[in-house]
Amino acid sequence: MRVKAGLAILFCAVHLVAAPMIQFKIIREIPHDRDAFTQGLIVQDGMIWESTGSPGGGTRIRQIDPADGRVIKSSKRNDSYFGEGLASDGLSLFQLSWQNQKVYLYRYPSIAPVTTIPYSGEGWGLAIDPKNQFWMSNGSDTLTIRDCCRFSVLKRIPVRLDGKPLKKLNELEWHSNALFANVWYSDSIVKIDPTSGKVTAVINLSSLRKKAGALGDEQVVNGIASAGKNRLWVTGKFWSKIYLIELTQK
Ligand SMILES: [Ca+2]
Repeated sequence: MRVKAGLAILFCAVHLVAAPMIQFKIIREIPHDRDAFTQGLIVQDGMIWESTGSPGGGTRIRQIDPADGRVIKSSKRNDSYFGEGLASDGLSLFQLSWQNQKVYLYRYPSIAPVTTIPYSGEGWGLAIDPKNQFWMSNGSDTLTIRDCCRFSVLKRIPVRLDGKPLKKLNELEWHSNALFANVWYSDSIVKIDPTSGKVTAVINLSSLRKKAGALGDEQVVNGIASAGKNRLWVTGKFWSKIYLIELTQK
């Protein structure tokens, strides 16, 4: 998933306007490590947790203080696999790998790796819902719901925007009874009805990307963490900031 996109950004920006837009306002911004190739972002017990993959600072798990952006702890760089999406059930942190076909478990709240669980295919984004079911993306237009304990497949949900398959679904987040997703090489977050797979709204974050000084093709938004009612922490690959935004209009 590191191939250069060329005109793909323009294509996605045009494609994703085929749904109602959600507006937002910035509540706060905190520093973000510009070496962090962000692949997953969550809030657990009031702290921000981030998964990164190579290149830049490599595959890591970080704990970040939402008050000031300080990195409280970070796992050692591990380049034996390419870290991807992140989720937590409160007992463990689950970090996907891009092509190693394993989810890596860390004993929460430490960041000591403990075990792995195999799965088939690529891993991109990961989220957990209130039923403790995982939602996983793999770069296609289809999300996979997985059992929390064994990571076995429970169901597959095709995602459609304006009736057409929406491919390259990436980082995920469960928020306000819906699934929010980044789309690789896009500056947008899509809101997905988890029952039908239909995209019901789009948030355009291109203005934040510019503010964060993220100019390269790959430096797109790719971090969503629920921060309570109507609020999300968002960032992107190699961005200089993490932003707390409030969704102001459906
Ligand atoms: Ca997330």
